Amino acid sequence: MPTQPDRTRLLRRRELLQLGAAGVAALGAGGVSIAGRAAQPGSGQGPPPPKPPMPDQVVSPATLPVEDWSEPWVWRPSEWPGQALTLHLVGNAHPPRATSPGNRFTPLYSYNGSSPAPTVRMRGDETLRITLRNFLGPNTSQVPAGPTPDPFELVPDKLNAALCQMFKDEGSACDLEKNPPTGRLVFGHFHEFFRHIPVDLVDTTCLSDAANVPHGSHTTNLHTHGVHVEPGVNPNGTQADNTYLRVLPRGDWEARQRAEGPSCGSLAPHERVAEANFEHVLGDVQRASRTDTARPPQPHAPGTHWYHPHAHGATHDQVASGLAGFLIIEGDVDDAINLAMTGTERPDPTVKTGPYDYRERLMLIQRVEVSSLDVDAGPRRNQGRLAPPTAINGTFAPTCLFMRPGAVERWRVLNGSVDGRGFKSFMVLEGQFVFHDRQLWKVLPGEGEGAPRRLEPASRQDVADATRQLYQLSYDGITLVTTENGRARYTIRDLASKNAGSRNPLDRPPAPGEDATRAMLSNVEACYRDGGSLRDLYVRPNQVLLTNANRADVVFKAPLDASGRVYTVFAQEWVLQSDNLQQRLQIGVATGRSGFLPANPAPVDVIVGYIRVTGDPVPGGDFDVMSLRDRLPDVPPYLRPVEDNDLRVPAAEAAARGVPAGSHRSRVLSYSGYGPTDFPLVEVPEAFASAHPELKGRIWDEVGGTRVLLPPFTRTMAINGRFDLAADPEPPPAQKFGHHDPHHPRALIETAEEWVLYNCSVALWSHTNKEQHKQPGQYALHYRAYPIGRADGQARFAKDPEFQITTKGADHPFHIHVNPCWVTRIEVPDEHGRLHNVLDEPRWLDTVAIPRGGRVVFRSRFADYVGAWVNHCHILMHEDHGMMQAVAAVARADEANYSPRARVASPAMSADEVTAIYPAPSLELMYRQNMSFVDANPALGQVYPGFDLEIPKLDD
Ligand SMILES: [Cu+2]
Repeated sequence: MPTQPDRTRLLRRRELLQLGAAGVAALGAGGVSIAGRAAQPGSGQGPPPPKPPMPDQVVSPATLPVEDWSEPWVWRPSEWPGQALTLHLVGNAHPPRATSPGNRFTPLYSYNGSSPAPTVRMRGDETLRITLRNFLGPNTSQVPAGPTPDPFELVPDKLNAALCQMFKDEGSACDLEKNPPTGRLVFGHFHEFFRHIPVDLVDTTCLSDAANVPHGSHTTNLHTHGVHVEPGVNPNGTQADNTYLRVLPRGDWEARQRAEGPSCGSLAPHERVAEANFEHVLGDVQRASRTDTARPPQPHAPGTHWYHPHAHGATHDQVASGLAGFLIIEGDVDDAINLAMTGTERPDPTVKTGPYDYRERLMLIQRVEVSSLDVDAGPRRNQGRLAPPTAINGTFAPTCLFMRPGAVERWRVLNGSVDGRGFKSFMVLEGQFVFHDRQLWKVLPGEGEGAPRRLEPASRQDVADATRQLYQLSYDGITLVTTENGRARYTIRDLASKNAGSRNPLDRPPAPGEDATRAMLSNVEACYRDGGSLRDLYVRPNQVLLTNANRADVVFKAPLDASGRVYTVFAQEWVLQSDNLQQRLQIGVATGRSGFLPANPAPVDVIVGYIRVTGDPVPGGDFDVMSLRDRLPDVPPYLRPVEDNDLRVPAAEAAARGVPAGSHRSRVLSYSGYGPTDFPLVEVPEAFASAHPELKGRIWDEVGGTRVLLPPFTRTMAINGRFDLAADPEPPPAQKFGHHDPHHPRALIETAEEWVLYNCSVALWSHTNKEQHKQPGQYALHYRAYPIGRADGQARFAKDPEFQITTKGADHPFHIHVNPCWVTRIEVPDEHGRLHNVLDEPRWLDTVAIPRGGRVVFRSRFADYVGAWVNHCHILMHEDHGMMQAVAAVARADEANYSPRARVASPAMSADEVTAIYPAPSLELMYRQNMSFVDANPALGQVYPGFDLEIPKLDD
């Protein structure tokens, strides 16, 4: 087992950076601040193994007198004709006196003082009025602009010098020998720190453009996620689903009026002061085709959607604060199910009704983050001592719901998490489970009468074995659609039959005598072996995969013989959304520190609640849930699968655009980029450095005489709208968000397009032993890293464990506003880079994770709304960093910019056939895409890195 002396020190730093994971949270965790400059505790061994809770700390559903399940209160526009729901965005000044458990931390924001926000329930032809008021104080109104290095990833002497100067400024001593500072001290002190490195801080007081960096956390707006509605401003001047809107805090406007400068003293058209009025007018979907065919108006299809703020730069901070609420549209699907279950079309959905105790429940699963990377947030926001907990409907301690045997309930589940570890697999487990001290435990009865309950660690296999039958009615609020006899129909899925009898390669328990860390690492590797193993990983019976922002409506029936039983509603972290786990396991194997790393960081598993089955069976008997399928209404035209014919370009449009008539409208995008700790070591060409001395300390710097590339503060997250490799095999760099990006997608109104999404954010591999493998300029955890396939990397690691993943790839949850996506393929690369479709049946989604190194294919109708909206990553920190792109629907064919194609993809094709139509990027191209971007924002932008990147070649 090779161990390197310097590796331990680096490992400590890496662990610190990764504890609590997505980096952001981790940087805040640990309680180190400038004020209390505590030395890092020496950690030779890592944290002790998890301990179970004391049995009396574990809720006992069997002894609860009444259920304590709770949901946010409901606003129905129909009950308040002409009136607006008022949302007051407030900070929480007095957490101990806060009325809502969902808003218990000082730094969090909320609507009206409680979290989550009120639930809206409305019909698909009604209007929702909202008055949004911003009560937050002024932003500090300074953002780093142009080339800015990541403060945590400066070269060591620059980092230490800047930190020392920062200490001296506040009157403290700085002893580099005795008490070396760490980059973590920068956290929450960006402004102080930025004064000591060459960074341009731009005053944003009079600036109406948003920057591609977390900022402006007191500026807000409102987005109706999943709703087909006007994307801009209504004819009467009220706001609709306008994500370009910026509702400034009053203090910012006062500052702008006081300031002097060309754009001071006035507001841009998309700016409002402290208040905005919204009107979301639902209904009359595809009205253009209705005029042609004299069909009756189509209401907005019913479904489970949600609303949350979407001001660029502040989305992560605000949504992760718990600013989110359900937006439920009720309609024909609900009427039909309600009638079957209760005998009436519109029962109170919160009350058990009819012969099966039928009711709905709302489950909002949301990680709540108290730390912030926002330079505008101020130190008050940076209380990172608490691990990010996950709230269910704003409540942290698991609550319990009661069902009688045979009772049937419909649950509207919303994964409102917005960070890199928000991906969840939703399921119901038989028995009681608790999550405590980084570990899932199974609660067992005491041995003998009156003995206390026992707790045993639960493995992934225990979880898989305990799953129970669930039915799925919808994804992302849209009732499942299938095609039967050439006709679209709504359907329900019995999830027990989905890939039934298969085993998840990740769940394999260690063989007797097998080291747990090695076992888990080989499980991860086994997942990527081939198409079959990938299918067994992704397609799990009785589990629903929810990436950030996904919704699922599921139906659960308490079995008739279940009286006295307890079930656990469970959301298990989907741990393979990035390469973090594999990297940690590799470090564990390489250093021989078994037993420590598999739980570091702990999976973010969530107990959604407990079900106690109690009382007499329901009078209705054993209900056949699948029988509801035949009660469902017809699929409206807007939600029928998009056929090849819908993509075809008619003659007049072809003439206007100068494309072949009969070709298909298509478009290819790529999401790319890395986080700062993931940045590989790149040597900067001398010609570039000598031509750009002004970029020293900003884009490049020197380590031991070698010029190295500095990771940018904005990260390299970006979107490429020019990634059609059939048209240009060497595409330009990806773009960060800008209102004025000329390359953004422009679709012709009342047409459909096929979109192909690639994700270039893939893992890179490195020699981590810098003694054996000299890497000039090596510093911190930045190694010369190679774009090689998983199989090659794993084979090298098996021979020599110092060769590891050093740059982790990440799946990006693509989300697009206004119109949903008929997703036909989700393709994941196996260890040889071959793509495999893991989507067992096409479905409507508005948020779909693009697997790293993989591909998503969907089709979308652009109906009803001409104007501009966005697509973006729903890891909202990525979005704030610029992983967002304008999308427009245009009225004239010559303004559209789709690519014409003779052929398009289909679910039945092999991945190779799809690649023949839409060429896939090589590892080398992905390397270059991930490492570069253009931010064309006139006041704040940059080109990064500004020179041609060489692809590092691995010597054999
Ligand atoms: Cu992302």
